[in-house]
Amino acid sequence: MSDAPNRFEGTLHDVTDARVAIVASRFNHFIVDRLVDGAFDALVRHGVSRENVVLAHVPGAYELPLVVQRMAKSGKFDAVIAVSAVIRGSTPHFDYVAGEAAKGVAHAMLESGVPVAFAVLTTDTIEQAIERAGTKAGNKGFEAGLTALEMISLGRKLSSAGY
Ligand code: INI
Repeated sequence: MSDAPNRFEGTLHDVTDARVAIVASRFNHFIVDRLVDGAFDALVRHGVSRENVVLAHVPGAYELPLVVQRMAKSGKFDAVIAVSAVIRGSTPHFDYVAGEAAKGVAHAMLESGVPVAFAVLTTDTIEQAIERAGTKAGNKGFEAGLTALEMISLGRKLSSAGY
């Protein structure tokens, strides 16, 4: 399959003109700030200009979908990155907050047609969140930055081919 003649795959280095919105929650900001740093780092290391990255803050993960949708539908961005941390130990309504954030962000992506990378940590403990925010399990914000670039690149290739 890897030698299929009509095969499309995004790359990371051919979208240096990308315009990206990062929407991040303030809740658990000591974790979220590290994820935002990671997302920025991924974009800038692959040639995206800082001026082409816009950062908007929302109170919590539950508020992500509205602003993600707004940025995605503005026509001003090639991709959006949603960033937050929902930690089970901090809330009895973990499942509602995490579930609505995931559902709403996916809906915004499909409705707008603009790729949205999902850097929303859902963990049982603060320790697990820290591990995913730049310590031993990497940085999920950085990974989301790469995902945004790959999806922009793939979208452009598919468009060029008429899909
Ligand atoms: N928001 C988060 O982003 N992470 C959480 O862990 C969290 N907890 O624990 O409750 C959280 N709650 C706030 C929620 O996202 C809304 O901002 C709030 O319910 C007001 O609408």
